[in-house]
Amino acid sequence: MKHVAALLFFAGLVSEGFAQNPLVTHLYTADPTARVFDGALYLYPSSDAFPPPGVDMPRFCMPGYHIFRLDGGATWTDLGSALDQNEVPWGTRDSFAMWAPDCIRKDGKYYYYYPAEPADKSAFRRIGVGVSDRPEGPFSWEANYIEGVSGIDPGLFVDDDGKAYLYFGGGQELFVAPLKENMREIAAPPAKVEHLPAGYKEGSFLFKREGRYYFTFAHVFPEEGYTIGYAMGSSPLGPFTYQGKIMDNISNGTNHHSIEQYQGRWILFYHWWDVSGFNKLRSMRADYMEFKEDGTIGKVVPTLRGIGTPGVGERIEVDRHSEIRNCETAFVVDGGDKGWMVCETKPNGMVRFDRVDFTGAKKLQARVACGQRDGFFEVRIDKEWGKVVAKFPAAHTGGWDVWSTETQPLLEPVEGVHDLYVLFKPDWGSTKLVNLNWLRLVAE
Ligand code: FUB
Repeated sequence: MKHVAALLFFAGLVSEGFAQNPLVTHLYTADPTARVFDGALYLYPSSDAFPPPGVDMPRFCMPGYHIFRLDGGATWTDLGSALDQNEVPWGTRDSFAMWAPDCIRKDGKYYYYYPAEPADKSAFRRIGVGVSDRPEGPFSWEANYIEGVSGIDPGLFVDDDGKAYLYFGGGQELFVAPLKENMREIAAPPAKVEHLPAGYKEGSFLFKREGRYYFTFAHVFPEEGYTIGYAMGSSPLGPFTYQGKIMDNISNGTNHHSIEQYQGRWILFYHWWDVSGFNKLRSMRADYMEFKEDGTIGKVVPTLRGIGTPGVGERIEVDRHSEIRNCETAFVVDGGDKGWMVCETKPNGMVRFDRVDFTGAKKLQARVACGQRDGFFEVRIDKEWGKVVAKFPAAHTGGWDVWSTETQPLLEPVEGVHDLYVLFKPDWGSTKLVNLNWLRLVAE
């Protein structure tokens, strides 16, 4: 078997996502490492797939890696396959063992680190590296794994003095090794990261903010399961002091994260399997993260809305709402763009969607399906009783699964970023008004 792509779970979707949670839906993705290079936000996740027929796979089935970039305010572009399991020079064929990767820049080159099962069976996982002139590759893969390192979940850090460190491991202990200038060899034997709390740990990720080093990791509590925890220190090698959890357990499955600052805001990237319903088919997500005055981290609660600021031409997936009232969300059953919709839009129904960039917009489009109902829905900004910027009469599209893109002019010019409120006003006595798949601002 040459290449096994992670399964399309919404067949027919284009290979991009819309920055609400989950971030993409055409592949199952996990273990997202986020990096900002020259102002652009990249994601380096692993991918989950269904095991091929006849293959017994009690663990994850992970065939390889894709790279993603955030384009515009809210569109994740799939830049394609970075590495397939059968392209690993030193790896076992068809092992489906391509666990959490990372990518980092040093001296203008991009180094991609990944764990795989070695063909020489010398360890459960070894860590390999490839180098490229560009963040999206193609990478030139080293012929052998990094000598002296065995374990999972490479997490890289390059300090302000140019020194690079490789963190890795899964178990009661996590490890760190300084890297040589060539980024392909360790400069000293791996050392245990000291003073971490007891319990299973993996997913090491270190970042620096205002002179402090934050060593973050997935941490399993016997009664709770996977959490994301962190410790703080004054050097990349520690010692670190455990501070608590960044994210509580969200389900009976793994969690694995990274943390990055993008356009002035800190973001926690992580994964969940709420979409597939199966904890081996995960989807990457992101939510904003805040620091307290003393430098500690406020706990992040998973949202549907996630991050990103859709602008002109980008879909506003209102079903990934910030708040909802007297409406529901559901999968689009048929005939529309696959994904979710706002439905059961009852009298006094409202859905709020934070942070939409109106700059350059002249009109608003709405993707709707409507049975025989009368009434209208209106879009307001900033607050529920804020300025009405567009009004859509309900029109019979042919049925609740017959979709139509309706366009209305903006009632007055709007500039900048605003929270958006959609208010549903079915005529007196009607039980619901429309199914709403998405909105989109357009320039013409
Ligand atoms: O995705 C496979 C493994 O599960 C990762 O390497 C761990 O961090 C956990 O997320």
